[in-house]
Amino acid sequence: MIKKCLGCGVNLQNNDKNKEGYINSLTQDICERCFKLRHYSHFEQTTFTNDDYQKILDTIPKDSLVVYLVSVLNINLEYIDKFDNVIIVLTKKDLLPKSVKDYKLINYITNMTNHYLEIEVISSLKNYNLDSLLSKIKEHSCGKEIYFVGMTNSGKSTLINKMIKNYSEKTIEVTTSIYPSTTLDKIKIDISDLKIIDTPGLLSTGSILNNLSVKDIKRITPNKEIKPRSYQLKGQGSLIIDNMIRIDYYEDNNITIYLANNLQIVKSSLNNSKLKDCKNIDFDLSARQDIVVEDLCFIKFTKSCRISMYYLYPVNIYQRNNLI
Ligand SMILES: Nc1nc2c(ncn2[C@@H]2O[C@H](COP(=O)(O)OP(=O)(O)OP(=O)(O)O)[C@@H](O)[C@H]2O)c(=O)[nH]1
Ligand SMILES: [Mg+2]
Repeated sequence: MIKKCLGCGVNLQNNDKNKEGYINSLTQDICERCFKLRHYSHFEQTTFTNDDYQKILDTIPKDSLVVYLVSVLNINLEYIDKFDNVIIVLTKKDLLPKSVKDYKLINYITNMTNHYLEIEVISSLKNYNLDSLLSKIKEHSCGKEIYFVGMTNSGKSTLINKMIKNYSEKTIEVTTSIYPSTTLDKIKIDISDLKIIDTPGLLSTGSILNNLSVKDIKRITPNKEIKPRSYQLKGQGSLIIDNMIRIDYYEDNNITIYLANNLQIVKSSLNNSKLKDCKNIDFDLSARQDIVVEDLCFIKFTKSCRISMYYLYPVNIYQRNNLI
């Protein structure tokens, strides 16, 4: 019988050290990759691709209950229409300033879609709203399997670990990490009378994480409440974010930047040549719009304006209505 890794769901094997699921002895329960991640924070890339994960997601029955996780820092609802019964869970609320109210985030989602049974705003880290989420899951599960779905790093496995701890006697844990593509296959876990299934998340092709080293992924990922940085822009000039993104502006505006607290933002003049030879994209923003640099930051603009953005790495940059 095939034995699966309890940490990431992959088939365990003791034949090929360079393939996923390798372990010295099949008597053990987690693969070497999960072991290194858990005990030494050492991350090994996998050879699996989005296509492999997509095939796994395609096996989820359309009518099952899906808990669809979306990080407040990366709101992507691209795949919810694939499922009939969806509870949308906005995760990592603790990373936004405390002044941001849940109902505002919920309103934001309701303006994007009406394809959901419930919406919940949570923080697994702070145990925030998990009881409320549990009762919503119970209400809609009716004995069916419950799939936890969402982009990579949306916090699926972390939430499952919190639920195991809060609502069961079990001591097992699935593997979680700050790096993309931690969970590699489906993992079935019963929590009280709920049949929960963790799944691998897709990595968006537009994410800046595709271009960064393991060290830089750790550096740019916010790990505590973001302290927004506000600027009263006068006339024209540039802002350079962590030597990766340049924003040229041409008129007065009030803006607020949300990103990891340790990253540097430098104000400079338009004459500065920094990043000027990189690819660029222009935006015409209406009043109260954000610019999102996927998985790096979002920038809240107050007034309508034209800006030019230069970017060191290929990354998806887009405008949306103000989240906050
Ligand atoms: N601040 C904060 N971080 C969280 C929260 N939930 C998860 N994280 C962090 O987000 C990162 C990704 O979490 P995972 O649970 O591994 O994400 P996942 O969705 O299972 O990712 P894949 O397995 O790759 O699909 C980890 O560094 C977690 O610690 C939360 O509520 N607050
Ligand atoms: Mg996971």
